[in-house]
Amino acid sequence: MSQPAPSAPNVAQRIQELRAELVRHEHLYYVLDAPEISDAAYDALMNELKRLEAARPELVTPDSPTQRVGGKPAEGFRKASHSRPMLSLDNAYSAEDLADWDRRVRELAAGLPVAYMAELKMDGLSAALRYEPAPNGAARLAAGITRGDGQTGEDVTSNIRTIRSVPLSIRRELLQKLSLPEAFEVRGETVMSEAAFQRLNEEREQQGLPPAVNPRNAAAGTLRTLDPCIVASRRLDFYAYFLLVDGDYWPQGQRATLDALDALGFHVNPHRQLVSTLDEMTAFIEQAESIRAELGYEIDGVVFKVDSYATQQRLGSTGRAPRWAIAYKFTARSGVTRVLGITVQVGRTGKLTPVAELDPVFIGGTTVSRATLHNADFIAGLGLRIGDWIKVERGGDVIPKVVEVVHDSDHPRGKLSFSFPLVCPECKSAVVRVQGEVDWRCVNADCPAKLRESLLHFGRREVMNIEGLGEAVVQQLLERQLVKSVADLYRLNDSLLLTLEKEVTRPNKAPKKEHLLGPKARAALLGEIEESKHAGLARVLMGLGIRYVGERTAELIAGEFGDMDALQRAAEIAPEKLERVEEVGPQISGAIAEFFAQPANRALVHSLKDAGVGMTAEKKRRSEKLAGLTFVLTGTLPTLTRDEAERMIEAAGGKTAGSVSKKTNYVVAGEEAGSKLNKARELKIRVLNEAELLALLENGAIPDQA
Ligand code: 0OW
Repeated sequence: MSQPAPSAPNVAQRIQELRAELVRHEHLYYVLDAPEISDAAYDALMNELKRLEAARPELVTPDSPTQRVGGKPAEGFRKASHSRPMLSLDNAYSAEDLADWDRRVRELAAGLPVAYMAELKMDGLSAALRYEPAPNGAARLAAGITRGDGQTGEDVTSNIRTIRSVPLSIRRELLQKLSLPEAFEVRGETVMSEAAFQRLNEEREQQGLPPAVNPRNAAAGTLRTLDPCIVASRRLDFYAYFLLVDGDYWPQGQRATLDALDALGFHVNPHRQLVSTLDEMTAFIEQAESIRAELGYEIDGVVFKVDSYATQQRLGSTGRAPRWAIAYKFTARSGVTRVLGITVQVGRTGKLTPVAELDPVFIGGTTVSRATLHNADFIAGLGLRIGDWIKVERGGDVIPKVVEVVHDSDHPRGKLSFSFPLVCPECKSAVVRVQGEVDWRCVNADCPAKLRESLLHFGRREVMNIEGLGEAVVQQLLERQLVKSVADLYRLNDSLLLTLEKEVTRPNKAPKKEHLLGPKARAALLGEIEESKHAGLARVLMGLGIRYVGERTAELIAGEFGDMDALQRAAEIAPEKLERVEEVGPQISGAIAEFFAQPANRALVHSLKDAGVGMTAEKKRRSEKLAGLTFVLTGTLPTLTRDEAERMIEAAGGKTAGSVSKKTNYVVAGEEAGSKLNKARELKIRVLNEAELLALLENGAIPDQA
């Protein structure tokens, strides 16, 4: 219960006591779900603290529990770049996908320890929380940033502060116990519980608003709400799973990281386990599926991460996702509905894609009214007719999948079979189907659909990130012939954008023409186009729409060549050089060579360069730890085969030789080492055992050399 007002001198002390007590109860209630006092008692403590702080405003600190719900609503959210990219996850959809991934991990790990931390995959949105030193040696929450595109997110600190399970500060003794500095970053998933989601939709119904479709979208929308008071009322939660110290992962391994985050007072998902074999992984998945319904929050799968930090380092990441983690997605949810019609869309490569127009059906949180039918073969394969009933599945991600035609007494067959159009639905020119390919294509280079889709693709967030380049703007730019290629975007200015119009319909009056974009929207669009000049080579490559060159391939190629000229030269003179890029084979190198062989494409690249679009990338750094060193292996090593050891040395920039000479820097000797060992002794060459070699690979130095 609240105490009588203390005398002045120990108001400060009473404030400290109340804060510590409230933080403790917050942790019990929101993290451990084990409250010790009633809400009324908690509120009484909070009100007493508010009263005391109101009397002594100079004693208020940002990490006081009274400061969770900040002041006035934000104007907007500043962009903030991440200290280290927030990666995504590759997906596995079956046991064999998992087995393939496990095999690749063990291969690349080349003898380093491989055990996995299994975690539930929370269906929320990830965020980074930065903690900085506070005066009393504690660490204080300084910023909360959404993942965004992985490099740049939005600063939503005032909203993150309202999440009760996020500590506003962490006591010094806790940091010392974990030998953590006061500055570090915690990453995790912001989620909305099913109960909070239910409450939100009841509220929206009372306000006559449409319901939020699922907790993930509701959490995302809430985190981007400008008013922290509204955010606080929505009861978001935050589950931590990463710790970054000095911009690198905390090197104690994933299990230790989760335990440390738990000890620091973060909400860490308790359903986690260290597993080592595929059977244990499968068992964990089955267990997760069995408890999924009563968790109280949504999960869409399980995440497996290599536990050992050293092994994570060895495996590294592709442009998009780490090689040492995989998301196993649960089987999809499905529904049955009717195909009301089939329309044909023309893509940016001219590909004609049939799309089923469906009788809307609610599947796993969203209403599905269209689903792709891929190509003519897929339709034939299904034996699909217009009017048929079909089974549609929605995987963890949002693209609905047509699984099969359903026909039984309740679902009569459709009557109309579907045949592909003979001419492009957009420009009426002939469509062709290349021998051996499944797709029909419009071959008209000036087909407006190609340009429209190219512009939309170019503006996508993971491409050149021109948010304002949406359907309506693109449609108008085409209709007014303001752009004939993506390069023309860089010639746009305010007066040209002013000419874009929209038609506004009004009840019982003729529609009126209005400016499509207001001054702020025009300025924002021009700003995004200007900003896109610094997107970098990988994104420009994606923007060019070269077949098979997606996000990851673009990153790898950019990392290898460093700039467009080098890539173009290789494509024109020695396309086989392209295949030295990881994951680039004849199909992709052929597509790149073919792209640059077209004069129009070379002209496009030239125009983009003229417009000031930057086309460089920092060259991918190979590990240089053993650069310039020559090794000779002899005898049988305890865990590494000869081939594995050689590959590890070469991957770290070292060389291996068959015989010992004055040029040899190290001899790595195992059991029954032969004459090479004697020769090494003669030439006074340093001899290493396997453990010393691994240490050298890890830290670039041998322990007694360090
Ligand atoms: N959603 C999750 C989750 C998790 C990843 C992050 C980068 C490297 C591994 O519960 N438990 N663990 C990770 O670790 N990621 C998760 O979600 C990811 C983050 C970004 C996209 C997915 O939501």
